[in-house]
Amino acid sequence: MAGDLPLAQDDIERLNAGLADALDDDYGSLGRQLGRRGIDIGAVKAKVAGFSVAVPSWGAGRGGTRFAKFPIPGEPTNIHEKLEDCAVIQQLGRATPRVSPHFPWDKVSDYRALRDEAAALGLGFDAVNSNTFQDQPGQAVSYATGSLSSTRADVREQAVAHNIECIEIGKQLGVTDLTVWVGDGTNFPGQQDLGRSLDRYLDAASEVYAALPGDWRMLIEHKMFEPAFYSTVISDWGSSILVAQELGEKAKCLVDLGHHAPNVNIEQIVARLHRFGKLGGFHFNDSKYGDDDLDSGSINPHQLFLVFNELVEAEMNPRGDFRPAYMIDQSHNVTDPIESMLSSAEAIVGAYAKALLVDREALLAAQEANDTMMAFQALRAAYRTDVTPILAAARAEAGGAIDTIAAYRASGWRGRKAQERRAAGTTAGIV
Ligand code: RM4
Ligand code: MN
Ligand code: MN
Repeated sequence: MAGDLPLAQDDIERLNAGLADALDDDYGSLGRQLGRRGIDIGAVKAKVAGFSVAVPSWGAGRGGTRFAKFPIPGEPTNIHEKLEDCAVIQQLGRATPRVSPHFPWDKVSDYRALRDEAAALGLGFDAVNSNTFQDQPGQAVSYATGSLSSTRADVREQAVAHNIECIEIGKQLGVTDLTVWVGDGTNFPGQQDLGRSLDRYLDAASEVYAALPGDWRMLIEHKMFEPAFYSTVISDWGSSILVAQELGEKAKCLVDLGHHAPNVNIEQIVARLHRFGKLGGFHFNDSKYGDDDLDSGSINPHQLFLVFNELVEAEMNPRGDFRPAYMIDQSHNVTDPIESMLSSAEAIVGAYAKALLVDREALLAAQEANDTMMAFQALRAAYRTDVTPILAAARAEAGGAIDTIAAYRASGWRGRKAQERRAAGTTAGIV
């Protein structure tokens, strides 16, 4: 049960009261429009209310590039402060009730206490992320040669042990997913044997897999390049699904929107992974060039909608236990991270809501009849519908803000925290 939420609930209600008439008007009008299309707006709102996406602990602070980082006064610098900010996002937006932690970045001495601390703020935890792409102070051996796929047995053992430690932490946090992304790869042709490096990865990953409790999943996240710029061991969804199939039932694939070659058809990858029961998780962000980690829906909202069209299709026709771990995975380099995550969560839930509006019978009939234009129109009609009143109504009914960013700004949260929190460092990098 939530204890003290970070913002005064009365202030949110007061701001909502000023916007309620306009929302009723817009919601009523949209309801009539959808009614003419045979869609019950209340049923869509109920699905929207049941949808959630996790936020990344590391996204709560300002991110940076490898060149620089420009912190803002009052940003969080430890997991406790990050949880507070995530609670603000959840209190206002009501779509992000879980936080995905990253270790060792979020290391504490008492994880039971951390779980209680989160619960008091109205939050739970989601997939635990391991980190074998950086060296940590005091670590026995370096990941300079890779981690799970390193040529060195002692490095592979250290990487396996770290992942198993993440599982142990996750158990205490009430989590049942381990997300494994490794930066392993090469910068020069010939640097490592492309086949043997995957063999080594598989051997090491199977030791991690063997340590998973019965109800856990191991989510394998692929990424085409960066930090390795010539070859990456788990570079694409093909490598990911082959590895997941070899490891076993509890291994699934995780798709991060920014981890593909430009213009790759990501919605088709979603459909393929689902076809084989291997779609385990999704990291939302947007990108223009590569793994840009920009705000969801800020560059290509249509792609986000098409991805959700496949996710809703998968939800309606599940294969095995379809329970995708949805998470925002972004780096907020030039905005207040709370505002970015509020805006991103709204874009994500909005794309989900639009995908729910697709007339699937009409779509299927047009596909069967090879009526290309009407098949496309089935998607178009859903995409061009403005679903903001549904989202705002669902939020307000759950206690959130009708206008999340306006309510956040009115709260003066960041200014208050600037008085209390120590300043963040300016070292370049993700955290
Ligand atoms: C990677 C990948 C992982 C995330 C790290 C910080 O590019 O997206 O999911 O944990 O960045
Ligand atoms: Mn990711
Ligand atoms: Mn990434």
